[in-house]
Amino acid sequence: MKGAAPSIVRVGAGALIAAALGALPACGPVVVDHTPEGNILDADTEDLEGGLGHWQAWYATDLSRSTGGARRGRASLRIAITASDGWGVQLDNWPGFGAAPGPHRVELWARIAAGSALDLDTSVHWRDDAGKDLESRVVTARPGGDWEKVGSDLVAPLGTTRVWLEITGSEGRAGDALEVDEIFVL
Ligand SMILES: [Ca+2]
Repeated sequence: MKGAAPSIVRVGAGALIAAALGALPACGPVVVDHTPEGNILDADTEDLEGGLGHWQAWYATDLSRSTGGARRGRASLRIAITASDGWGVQLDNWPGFGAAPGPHRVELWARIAAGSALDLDTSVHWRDDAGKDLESRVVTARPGGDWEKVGSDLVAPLGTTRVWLEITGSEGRAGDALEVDEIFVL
């Protein structure tokens, strides 16, 4: 019996190591779910899986759902730029989603789907029910061809009851396209 225990321990450790090594290739975002909970945005506006959600073209853009290599799930928001001198998309539910004063976090993932790296500004507007802007902040990024996380901690001022998002850029031309997915206001 004295000699048996170490042997069992060794076998157990070896099995654990083997299991860990075997699990490594699949141990990315597929297995470990880091999706934040408590999104103020609705499901489709967040993940584009069932439709465009509340996203709409604003200027110099065509919007569609891309099902080629979404950041998560099957679909992402494809922003096709149709003209030079700037582009924009925004929500269609003015004055926005219900939101409370205090600390929040804004996150999204973005990549360039056609063309080269472009500037991407996410404007976060904290509003009251009348649609008055109480404060706005711009979260800037410059995504390339790989999915890149954009995020910032923000504080909604007193009186905030709504949050509104705009995504804009000053670069690009017809034929360029970006994709956005996993959009959160927490
Ligand atoms: Ca998605």
